[in-house]
Amino acid sequence: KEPGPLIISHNKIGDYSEVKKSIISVIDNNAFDDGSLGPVVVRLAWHCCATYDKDTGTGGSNGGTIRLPPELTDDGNIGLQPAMLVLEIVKQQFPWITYADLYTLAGATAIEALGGPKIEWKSGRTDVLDTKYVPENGRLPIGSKNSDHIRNVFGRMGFNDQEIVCLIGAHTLGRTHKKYSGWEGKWTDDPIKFDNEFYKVLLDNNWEWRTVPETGKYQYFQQGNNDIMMLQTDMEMIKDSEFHQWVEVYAKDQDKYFEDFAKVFSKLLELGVQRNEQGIAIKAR
Ligand code: CCH
Repeated sequence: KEPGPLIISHNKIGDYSEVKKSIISVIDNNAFDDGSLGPVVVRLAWHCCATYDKDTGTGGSNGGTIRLPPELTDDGNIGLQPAMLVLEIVKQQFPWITYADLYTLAGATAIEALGGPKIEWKSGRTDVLDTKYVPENGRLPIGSKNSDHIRNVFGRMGFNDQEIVCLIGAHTLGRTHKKYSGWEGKWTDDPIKFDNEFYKVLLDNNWEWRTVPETGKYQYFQQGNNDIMMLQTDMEMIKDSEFHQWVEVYAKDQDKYFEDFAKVFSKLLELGVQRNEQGIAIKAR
């Protein structure tokens, strides 16, 4: 019989509301970027889940595999260290929570704390140490690609066009960093507020395709502005007519956006997480 996964940490039921309070206190950091680590924490949660492959059942947040190479050193994960380091403070305080649960709970908590909808989150993910469960590099979306790439990557996770547009609206938060991705700027004027601004900014502006000085990487700049930007993949949300119709819907109706985002982000956090009767999700693939 094949040995089971090497599990280093099981969840026991603890007080998650205390963990959430601690997450909120560590992400509130005036010295960081625009005054909060929330956006990078949201990105960490997303990348934990975004490796999921529905056909093989591999990847996803369960296992906490983002801590381990080669996933840890995937090009797409550059820039997540500030989030992982600050959440280490929470882990020290609540050693019973697994990294897989902590990182996903932190993403949900950050969205709420930055003014977004309440995200349903369930515990029970385990952490593994066996590198055979770590997905290979190259599963994350790449910002310089077109709509085929976006549909391939998100389709592999099991998301449809509407869900894709809804999820990418999270770029209302945070920034790109020259030192990490080679792109530079923010998507909206207030990058630490979760709202439907991403869609409005996309629709309401003229865009210039030019390079970021110093890195030479191409991105869309808001005309006459060096601060507000869009990636190629963001711009596909209005270039592609199927995506475009959802951009219109979400730009007009923030309540609908919040309702749909809460659903799709919870779905993201659950990808590949199957729990037994005790509520524990053992990493099997
Ligand atoms: Fe993203 N994202 N993302 N993204 N992302 C980046 C930053 C953030 C892509 C590329 C990038 C989602 C989808 C996509 C956030 C959340 C989500 C950066 C900048 C790149 C590049 C990295 C840097 O330089 O620091 C691409 C490509 C796609 C899809 O095609 C989805 C979905 C979500 C969440 C639901 C957040 C938040 C940030 C800001 C992080 C920060 O450091 O401020």
